[in-house]
Order: sequence, then C-alpha cells, then structure tokens
Amino acid sequence: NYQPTPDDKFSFGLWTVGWQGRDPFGDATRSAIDPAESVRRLADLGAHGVTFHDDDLIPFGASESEREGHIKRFREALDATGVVVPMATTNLFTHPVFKDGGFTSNDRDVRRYALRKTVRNIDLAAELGAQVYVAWGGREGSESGAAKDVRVALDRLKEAFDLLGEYVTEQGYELRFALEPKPNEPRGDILLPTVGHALAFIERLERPELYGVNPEVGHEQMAGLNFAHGIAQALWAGKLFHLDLNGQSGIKYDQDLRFGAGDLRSAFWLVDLLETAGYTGSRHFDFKPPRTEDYDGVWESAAGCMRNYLILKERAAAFRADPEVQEALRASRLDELARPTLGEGETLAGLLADRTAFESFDVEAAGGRGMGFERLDQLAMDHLLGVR
Ligand code: GLT
Ligand code: MN
Ligand code: MN
Ligand code: MN
Repeated sequence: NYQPTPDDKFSFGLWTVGWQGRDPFGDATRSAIDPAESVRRLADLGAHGVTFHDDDLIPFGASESEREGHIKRFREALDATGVVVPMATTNLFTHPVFKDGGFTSNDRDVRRYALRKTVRNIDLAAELGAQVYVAWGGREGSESGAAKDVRVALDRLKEAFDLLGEYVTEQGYELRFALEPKPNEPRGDILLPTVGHALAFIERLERPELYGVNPEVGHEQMAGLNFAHGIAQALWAGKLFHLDLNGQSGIKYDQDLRFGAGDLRSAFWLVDLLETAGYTGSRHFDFKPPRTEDYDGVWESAAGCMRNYLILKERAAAFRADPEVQEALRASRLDELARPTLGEGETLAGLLADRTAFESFDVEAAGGRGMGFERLDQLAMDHLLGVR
C-alpha cells in the first residue's frame, strides 16, 4: 500500500518542507513553519528522520538563551514523535558575509568565522545523535577567472576539512563528513562540481576515512551526468555516506522537484541500485515543494517523495525477480562481466601466451555478436510502467 514506516528510513531536511518559496524573481508564497511542527507532520507521514542547518533551527543572530529555547522545543518534538536526527549541516551561504564562500572566501576573517560556525553546529549535531555531517559549499566558487585561484582555494578547503576532522576525532564524536557536489548555482562555478571531483579531493585529506559524499540527484543531472553511475562509483569506493533524493528534468536550473518527478527512468535505476547494493543509510529527501503550493500541497509533495520511492522499490524488485529478466541478463552476459578477465591463478604471462586471446581470436565474429540490451531495457520499461 506504499505507506512509509520508520523502517524505510526516510528523512527530510527542515529547509525542504520549510521552504517558503522565495526565489530570485519572487517573494515568499508561504509563511514560516515552526520546526517542531514540521517534525510532527513528517512523523505522521511515516518519516524516520529530520535533518537541519544550524540556521533552520536557530535563526541567525539569535541570543544564547533564544538558542537554548529553540533546541529545547525541537528536542521535545523529537522525543514526542520518535523522529531521529541522522544528519546535520551548516548554513554557509545565506548571510552576505558568505558571498564569496565560507571555507574558501578570499577574506581570511570570514574563513575563520565559517569554521567557528561549523564547529558550533557540529557540537549540536553530535549531541542530537547525528552520524553524518553534510558540507555543501554552494558559495565556494566564482563568477570570473582571476577572482579565485582554484588551486589555492583547494588548499584552504583541505585546511578547513582537516581541521574539522581533527576536531571530531579529538572530541570522540561518531560523526563522518559527507561532501555535497554541485556544478553551479548560486555561484557561477562551484568547487568540487561533481561526485568525481569530490572523491578525488577526499583522498588528499589527512584522514580520508572520515569523509564521503552526499550526492544529490538534480546536481549531477544539472551537469548532464548519469546519477546512478555516480552513486555506483561512490558505493564502489565505500564513500556513499548519505544522499539527497529529488527530481530534475535535464540540464537547467536546480529544480529540486519531489523524488520521482523529473527523470523517472533515472529514479528507477537509482532505487534498483540502492536496494540491491544494500545501502543502509537514510533515504534523505532534499526537494522544494513548488511555490505554487500551500501547506496542504507541501505535505502532498513530501508524501509523494516517499510513495514514489516505495513504488519504484516494488517495481525494481519485480524486475529483478522476473525469470525472463534473469534469462535476459544472462543473454546480455552480465554474469560474464562479473568474471575476472584473467583465469584463476593465471598471470599476465598467461594472457600474453594465450594465442586464442589475440592471434587466433575471431574479432569479426565477436564484433558481430549482439548484446541484447534493448530487450533487457524493454523488460525494465515494462516493469517500470507496471504492465508486467
Ligand atoms: C541547500 C542546497 C542543498 C543542500 C543543503 C545542505 S542546503 O538547499 O541547495 O542542495 O543539500 O546545505
Ligand atoms: Mn542537497
Ligand atoms: Mn538541489
Ligand atoms: Mn537544494
């Protein structure tokens, strides 16, 4: 019946259902919502978790006693509903002070402030039991060439993450970082634009084991990339610490549609991958209910994210269980892909000595073999469309 339960591990950012619909061309279309109310509504819908930026929970500039009050109200809502906080993050993009970035602003005092703001919220994240700390560097970038020395900015980004890694290690927090790539918007070009860039960067850090990625569906698609492929490589590298599910229709502005909207086929392969790979983290939604919606529409949109995930999970499982699909997978030689290219115990010398591998290999015959992928994909399509 596609009714989510906490076992499905669905989570939502406070900033998603709490988005008031302000965009570059128009004012807010919805009033602000109390984070405690969002927690209650999400719990009613069947979510297990809620995530937040420091400023989603505690308005920027709040006094220490106001801060305590906001945290207390939030904790009460969590306790009353059983909703957990699997992840938290820092807002290093809204206030004008971050107009040239947080960890890579050319202004050194801004970088020091960004680190302090982050450390402060890491303490709160750990206190609330979060296991993942996301870092989306939307303002880390530039609009023009000489404005940012990218190699030097990457030195500063490494410096910042190394310091944060040192901090969580010294505090003994069970918290790992998940870097969120995005190619552009709000900056003209953002540092670590794709999953691949982020994975390469992580290996240059002092404690690489503390860092993974938080890929977002729409962000990779804005760069024209195949999201499921990026997720597969992150899984292969042991670096899929978290992910942001939403919908996007092709290469354009960041749409943040509800999950399942936009590229539905891509969503199908993503769910198939997450479910067959045994991903155990939260299924986290980072979407924006369109500004056409009132609050009824917001909760419809949030419920739709989860419903679509569960429908796709069912369809993907049916695809995998179908005997005709299994036969088609064999006909397309997926089992052969899983076999190492050298035989067991065989060495490079063995390959070089094997005349059937080259001298007498019938390239024309091999080149003429069909792969059977169209049949396989049509079977997937039939399952996705619910006609099998
Ligand atoms: C912001 C951004 C998202 C990030 C969030 C984490 S905030 O809404 O567009 O993609 O995941 O900072
Ligand atoms: Mn995101
Ligand atoms: Mn987005
Ligand atoms: Mn977003």
